[in-house]
Amino acid sequence: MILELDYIKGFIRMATDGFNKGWHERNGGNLSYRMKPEEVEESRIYFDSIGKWVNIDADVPSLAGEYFIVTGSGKYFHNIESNPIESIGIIQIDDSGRRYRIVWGLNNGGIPTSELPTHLLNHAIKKRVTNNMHRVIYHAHTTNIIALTFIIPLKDEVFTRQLWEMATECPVVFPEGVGVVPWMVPGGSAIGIETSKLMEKYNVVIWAHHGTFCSGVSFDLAFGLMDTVEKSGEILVKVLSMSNTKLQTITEENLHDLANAFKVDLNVNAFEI
Ligand code: 2HA
Ligand code: ZN
Repeated sequence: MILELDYIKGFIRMATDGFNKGWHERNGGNLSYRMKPEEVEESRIYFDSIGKWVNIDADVPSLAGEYFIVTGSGKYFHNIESNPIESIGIIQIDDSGRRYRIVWGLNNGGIPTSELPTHLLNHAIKKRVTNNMHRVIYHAHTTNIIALTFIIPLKDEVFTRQLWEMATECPVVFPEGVGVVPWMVPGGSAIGIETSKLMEKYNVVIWAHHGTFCSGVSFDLAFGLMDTVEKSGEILVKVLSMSNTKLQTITEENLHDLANAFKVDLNVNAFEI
């Protein structure tokens, strides 16, 4: 059974965990995983629903021939665990990097997530800048981060500094900071291109008034990053709700001490706000 393979179990567990966090109302959010060659090999015998080649609406030549497991367009994260074969699927990218076809899942006429261009453009960038390490791209409708995009200036360095300040682990977990895309129409290559430009330097990109994208090596790391950023956002919402002045905070000096203790390079732009 393909559903017993570890990477599919990990994918489904992550999606269910995200649903349980409250980040996936209705069909909100999407998830994709770039399969390892050995995972493709062990799955091939289950590839039973080979579809037609379909245009991606983005050019990703560096992903030619790769396979991804993805959530389906219009599908609910809530249903992934109980009905995986209709909610998720495996796609293959063609030799030009311009088209995909479904090879397993998305039964009964499903198609990949509406954010497929953003996912694949992010995978292409991350494959290059992480030397083939990053495999997971995750989009969630993170309540607190969305709320903050209405009151915090939509600047990478401002969001980064505010989120770092809210919990001591944050500068260590995302030392490179977070990127912010202003409000744009979702579901196409334009927002995908803007997001992937930011993914060159960040593992977290916030979409104003919409949600968050995270990238990671594994399901645990991508989910853990989303969880850490959103929790920091939750603390910031609570602090701002109590008062508009902080009596004390994690200072610039504290941040430098953390960077030294944990041997991380903090994004210097977040000190110039
Ligand atoms: O409906 O989250 O961004 C899925 C989405 C679109
Ligand atoms: Zn969304």
